[in-house]
Amino acid sequence: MAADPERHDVLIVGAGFSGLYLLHRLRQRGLRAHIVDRAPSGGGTWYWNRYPGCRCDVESMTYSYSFDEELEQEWSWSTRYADQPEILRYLNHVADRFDLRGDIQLETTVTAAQWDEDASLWRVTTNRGAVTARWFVMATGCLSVPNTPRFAGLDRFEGAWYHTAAWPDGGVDFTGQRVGIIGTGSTAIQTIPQVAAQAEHLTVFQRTPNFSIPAWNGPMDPAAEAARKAVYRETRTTARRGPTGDIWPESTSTALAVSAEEREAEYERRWHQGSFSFLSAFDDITTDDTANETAAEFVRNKIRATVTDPAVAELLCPYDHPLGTKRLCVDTDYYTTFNRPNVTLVDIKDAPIEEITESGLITGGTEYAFDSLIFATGFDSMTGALLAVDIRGRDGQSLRDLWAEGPHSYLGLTVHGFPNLFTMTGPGSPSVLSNMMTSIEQHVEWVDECIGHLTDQQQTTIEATADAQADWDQHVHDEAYATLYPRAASWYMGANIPGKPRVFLPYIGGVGKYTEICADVAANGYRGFVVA
Ligand code: NA7
Repeated sequence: MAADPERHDVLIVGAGFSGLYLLHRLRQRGLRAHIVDRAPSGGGTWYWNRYPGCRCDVESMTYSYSFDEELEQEWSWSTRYADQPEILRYLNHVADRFDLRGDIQLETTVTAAQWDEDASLWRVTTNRGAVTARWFVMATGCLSVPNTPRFAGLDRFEGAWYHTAAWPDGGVDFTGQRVGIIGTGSTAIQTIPQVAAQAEHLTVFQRTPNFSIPAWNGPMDPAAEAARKAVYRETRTTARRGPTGDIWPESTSTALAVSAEEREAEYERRWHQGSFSFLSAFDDITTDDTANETAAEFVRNKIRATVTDPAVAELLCPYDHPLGTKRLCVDTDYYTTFNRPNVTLVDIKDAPIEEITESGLITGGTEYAFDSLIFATGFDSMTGALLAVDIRGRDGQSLRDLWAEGPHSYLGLTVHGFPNLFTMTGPGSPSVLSNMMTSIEQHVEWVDECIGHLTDQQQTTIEATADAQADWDQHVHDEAYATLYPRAASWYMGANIPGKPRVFLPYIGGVGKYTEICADVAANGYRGFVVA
């Protein structure tokens, strides 16, 4: 006879930033919460993405937990933007500090989850057996299912190949090797300078150039760190109320309202601040073509001034999308890397990769030979990890079927027909358009309070209504189409995955506004939900 399934109050899938904090909150509430994760270690995206150069491109003093003041004060980041090993150390420290490990089960993959109407609970199937839980939380991250394009012949390749999001644990030594890299997104932009410094030769295959802003990374200045720690509470509040979940000042003027000199001066100032602050230089950059073009041309001029070969510089200049509508990249030495004699840029826009051969790949009728090939080809973003599990709600309805033409959700957190399911930083929430840490903490706190409310009221289920969901879908769409974002063939639009529906996935209305809406929903008796 099969053993009874293990019973939990809350089952959380994913031991990344969001899963760990949610586990901590729910345990404090006295609930039996449990995390499962397919990885052999906690850390989520920061476990899997171990490629050379991997680091956060939001400042670490902002991209860190704010929920515990002692943790906040005691932890010191060594650089302005922490690298992957340091972020993983931080997550491990958090797991130990809050004694979370006893409720985390690793190397456990959830394959299916079914709502049991009679028992009002989720029946979850994993590779290690069955589990039940009253509440089921997918804390699986927005970028956790790697996209590996199905190039013909990949299995023939006699060299080694790697996807950046599944990098070997001990690293890879490219010394003396001819290396090819496919992709020029945020990941590749971090990887390319590192691999170029090690390999004998690096060939970069670029389908679409991206806009990249310098990080100006460097060791943490102790005085700056102390100054920030002194006002940590205020800065966290600023992050939560603002549109981006970060703390840089938003512009109050438009690019077209100021003189060309003032505009350039502001772009120059933001360029030297580094990172995503550039996008906030003027408040019409993401909504007005002409304004956007002034920012885009500023960055193109920086590329032209940096890359010594004018033909290579021009190839690196993006023209096919407004600046920011594909995720802005943040780099250290990306453009200067193309001045190295051992780096070649190959434009594959009009000559897609035809096939992988035993020794390399063919594009435009030319064969390139490599010892190693790197896929920096991104992710099935936002919906990939949610749909990797066969989730079935009321009457056996499949989430995969419901989302076949694009996701539907209420607040990006819940789905009609799927009671007691929460999708942390899911499609329809600010997530990837914000500092993820701010959005994660907001979601964790909202879900924790929601579950707390239900248990206090001795209620067992919460479910979004069809009307509330339809209104939210429309609001997410309207906010997106008031901007230039849907113009780009981006992973925000699902455009990077062949066959994926083209729907703008994140909520672009801003973190502060979104947080207020969520708080208002809760304060009004969970408006738009049926609580039973
Ligand atoms: P991205 O931003 O999706 O970048 C993937 C890159 O790979 C991008 O340059 C793609 O070109 C390229 N790509 C994808 N498929 C192909 C094929 N079939 N042929 C050639 N080139 C291809 O992923 P990242 O990992 O860089 O970044 C994702 C996020 O992770 C990042 O924004 C951070 O939030 C963390 P395309 O632009 O589609 O033409």
